[in-house]
Formats: sequence, structure tokens, C-alpha cells
Amino acid sequence: MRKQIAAANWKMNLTLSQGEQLLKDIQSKPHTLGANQLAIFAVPFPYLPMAQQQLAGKQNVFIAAQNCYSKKSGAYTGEVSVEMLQSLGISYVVLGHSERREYFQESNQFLAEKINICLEYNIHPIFCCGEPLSIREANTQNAFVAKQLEESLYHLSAEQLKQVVIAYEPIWAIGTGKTATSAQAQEMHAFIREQLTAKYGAATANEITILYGGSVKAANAGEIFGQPDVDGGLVGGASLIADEFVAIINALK
Ligand code: G2H
Repeated sequence: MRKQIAAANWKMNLTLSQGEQLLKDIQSKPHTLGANQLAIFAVPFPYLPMAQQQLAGKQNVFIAAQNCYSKKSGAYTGEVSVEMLQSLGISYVVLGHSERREYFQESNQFLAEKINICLEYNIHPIFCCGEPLSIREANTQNAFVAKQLEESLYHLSAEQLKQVVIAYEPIWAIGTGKTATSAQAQEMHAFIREQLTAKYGAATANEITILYGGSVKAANAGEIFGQPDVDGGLVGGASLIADEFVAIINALK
């Protein structure tokens, strides 16, 4: 069975002490993670060691970075390498979030390089894709997302692809309070899985975890996660509230 994942994306929020308190609060509230269920916390770079310390020894709980650079090391002031993340024991990295694509001009090709280096260091990329509102309104979202997948992922072998988590995040639903309907989410997730099936075969495609992201909250997580091709969520705003995120973990199937 595919892994089901509740991934918190804190983005550029919280102070160190607020982040620490949030992790304590989450742990103090009743939640269970089954054998195929993971909770992942994508925290700002400076909080990675704190989060690791807070969650040390927790079964099926992982810490993620929100970005990394595409080069191994060198004169890239301000950047963070995958080797650095690996040396901290980090095992997941969010890549290609629409905010990085929009504000930092990250292209599909650049993301392919980042994916390659993550896999070289045995770090799982959480690869984000998704269309802006104009593309959705023109009803060309399938072609748009297919191109993102093709240009960033299709150079990978099936074994490499299995290390990747895909997160579909329609940009028009991010932080806007406007969620895609569960039917819209299912439709795109099924399309993504079809594309992966065409390229890699059904056995591989059925192993890939595909998360939905965009205004997921406790109130809608159950219905969205209940869709057959939705394997959990990448959660921004609601992951900053302990009760909300715990309920989202508990909504995993
Ligand atoms: C989408 C999501 C998390 P939010 O960016 O990646 O954020 O849940 O606030 O829409």
C-alpha cells in the first residue's frame, strides 16, 4: 500500500520558540500513525536541529527542509546543500513549491537538477506541481502539469521515481482559503497517476504517493484524503495550529 503522508509546510513562519512550542503541542494531542502513514514537518532551515531533537525517536515522523541548492558545495553564498541536510539526518526536501517557482524563478529544468542531487544523497524530494488560475480557467491544467512532470521527473529511472513524493498544489487554492473540490483533486491526481503509468507502468505509478496541497484544513482533510488517488496533504496555514494539524494527521487513510 502507498504511503499516506501529512506534511506540514511551515513556510517562513514562527520564531524558534514558537516552532518548538507547536511541536510540543502537537505531540501532546492524541494522534496515531499507522504503518503506512507518515507525518513530515518541513521547517525553516535554522529550525531543523530543533525539530529533530523535539521529534527524536518518534515512529514514522520525519523532518524536511523546504528547499536545497542544486550543487554539491562551493561558492554559493546563502545556499544550503543536500550534503549539509544529509549531515543533519534530514530525509525529505520540498522542491518546486509554487512560491519558489514564482518568487525565485525556479524552472522545471532547475528542479530536475535539484531532484538529481537529492537522490544522489538518498534524500526524498517532495516535488510540487500545479497550475495557476489562468491555466485552470483555460482548462489546460492537464497539459501544464504533464509538462512539469515531464521536464523535472521523466529522466529518472523507475527505482529513482519511487523515492519521490509528488504534491499537486493548484496555485489558485494556495493560502486563499479556496480549496479545490475533492472531485477536482481526484481528477488531477488520477491524471498524474495515468501519466506516470504511461511512462513507468502501473506497478510503479501505483507506488507513488501523491499529496494534495492548497488550503487543506481539519474540516476538509477527511473528504480530500478519502479520494482514491489522494495520498495525504501538504499543508501550509493549518499546519501552524496544533489542533488543526493533529486532526489532519488523524484524517489520513
Ligand atoms: C500550499 C499549502 C502548503 P496552504 O502552499 O504547501 O499552503 O495550506 O496554506 O494553502
